[in-house]
Amino acid sequence: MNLRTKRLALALGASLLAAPAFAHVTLDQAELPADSFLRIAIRVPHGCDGAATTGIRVQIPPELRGVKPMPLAGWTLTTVAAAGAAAPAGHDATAPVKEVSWQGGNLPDAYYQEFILRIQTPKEPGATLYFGIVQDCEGGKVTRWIERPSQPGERLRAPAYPVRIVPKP
Ligand SMILES: [Cu+2]
Repeated sequence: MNLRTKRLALALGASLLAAPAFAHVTLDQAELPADSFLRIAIRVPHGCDGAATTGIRVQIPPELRGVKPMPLAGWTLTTVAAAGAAAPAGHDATAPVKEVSWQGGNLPDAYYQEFILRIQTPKEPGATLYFGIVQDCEGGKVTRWIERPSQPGERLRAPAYPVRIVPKP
């Protein structure tokens, strides 16, 4: 194999390793501006090994505020407040939320759905926040998308979704 081909093979290998896993349960944005109120979507492109999705539980990074989930017909929506967090007063104020759950629905493996959240990002840019997502499926199957890389570029079976907080434009 000549040098040029070797370099090409290495570059290809590296890009496969670094590419985020699009075919998993992910968010629709990998970067979010700081100090902003935003809509984000949890994207569910398949079930658990072919079984239909019956529930989505999202572990909310503690750095986020203003979390308000969007109800979805056919799914029971619940939130779990962060421990000890007081409900702030004032316009559009919400108590910090540590988990949001849509349950009791049925999303066949062949179909796609999005679960929507309104959030408020941290005032300062720089952090990488991880969204852990638990996917409940028919037949008691569960996929926990909660793994975090121990080093950059590490390939994970069920990664938590990383979101970088970038400077507000
Ligand atoms: Cu996948």
